[in-house]
Amino acid sequence: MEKIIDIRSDTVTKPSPGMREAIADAEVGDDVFEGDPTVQKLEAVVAELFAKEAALYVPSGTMGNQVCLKAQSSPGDEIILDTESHIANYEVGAAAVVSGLQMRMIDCPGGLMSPERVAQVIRVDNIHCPKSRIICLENTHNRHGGVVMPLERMRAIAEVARANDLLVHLDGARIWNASAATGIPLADYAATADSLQCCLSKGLGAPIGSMVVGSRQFIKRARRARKMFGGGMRQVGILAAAGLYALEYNLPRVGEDHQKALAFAERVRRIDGVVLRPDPPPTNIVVIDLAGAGKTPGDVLAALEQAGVWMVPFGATLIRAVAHLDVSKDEMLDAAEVLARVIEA
Ligand code: TLP
Repeated sequence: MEKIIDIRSDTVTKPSPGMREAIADAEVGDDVFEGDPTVQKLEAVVAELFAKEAALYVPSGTMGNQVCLKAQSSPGDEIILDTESHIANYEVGAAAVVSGLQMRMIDCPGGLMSPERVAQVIRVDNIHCPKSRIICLENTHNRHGGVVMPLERMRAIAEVARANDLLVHLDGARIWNASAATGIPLADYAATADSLQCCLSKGLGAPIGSMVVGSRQFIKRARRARKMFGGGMRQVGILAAAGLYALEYNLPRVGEDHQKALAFAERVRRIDGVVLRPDPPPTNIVVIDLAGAGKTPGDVLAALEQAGVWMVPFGATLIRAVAHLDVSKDEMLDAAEVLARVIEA
């Protein structure tokens, strides 16, 4: 069987030989007792990278987001977030279920939340109303095609938050990509947020793991929330070692994935009736709108799969491809050719 080109997500990467060696050599201890030296090193490295006081290792981005929300809210509070955000769309309603939060979703055209709109939906102090508590940002933005939210915009939203006694949470699952695309240090993005989660298992090629970052006080509460969610892990230094390896060797090369996505987009945009959203792709995510091509995502994805190319559905007329560590530029170009063949058939 010919090689499969799997561009469903940047989560599909497999640990490299070097990463596996780091895993094998990791020093470990019981992390619930805060006795795992490799986890502690990873947490220290990440806290420093984001210029925050402390960090916490969690199994997934979803748990990262949910731990941050739980640690900073009370049931009945309201969080303000983009209708297209990951927290609103892909976390199985966890904010409502596990933290009792009401989600106030606002439309954010182009993935750019407007500080004015946020200010409009903050609740007044009234016995009838939920308390507006956290504004959730996402950078880069998954459902908006990997768009980078400009730092100035984040700062403006943070100002609205502070003026109204709200907190800012940043879903920075792909904050690496934002930083690689703009050259803005991770710490500058982090400075706009009270809590942040970022994924080692996306552009960085680790098999698992996300980091929650913030003040020491906040991380103490987050550690408790993680335990409540069943995310307290024991000799987990074997996985933290993969995270440390990913930061050292794979973080510096994240921008290469943007080049691969651009090369792919170059070919895909010439397919009749196809539109990229947005065009050009700003980072490593390419969202392809098939509406004008007269094909459904289901049909196109099935034909692609037959030809050994894997992408995912992303809406009524949309499919998504994501460039990552384990796919080459030539494979991305091959995938684009196959897509052209499938659509123009
Ligand atoms: N996103 C996955 C799917 O869940 C859609 C993907 O393939 O892109 N925040 C953002 C912005 C994300 O894109 C994701 C994962 C998460 C959080 C959750 O991370 P995990 O999958 O580790 O729970």
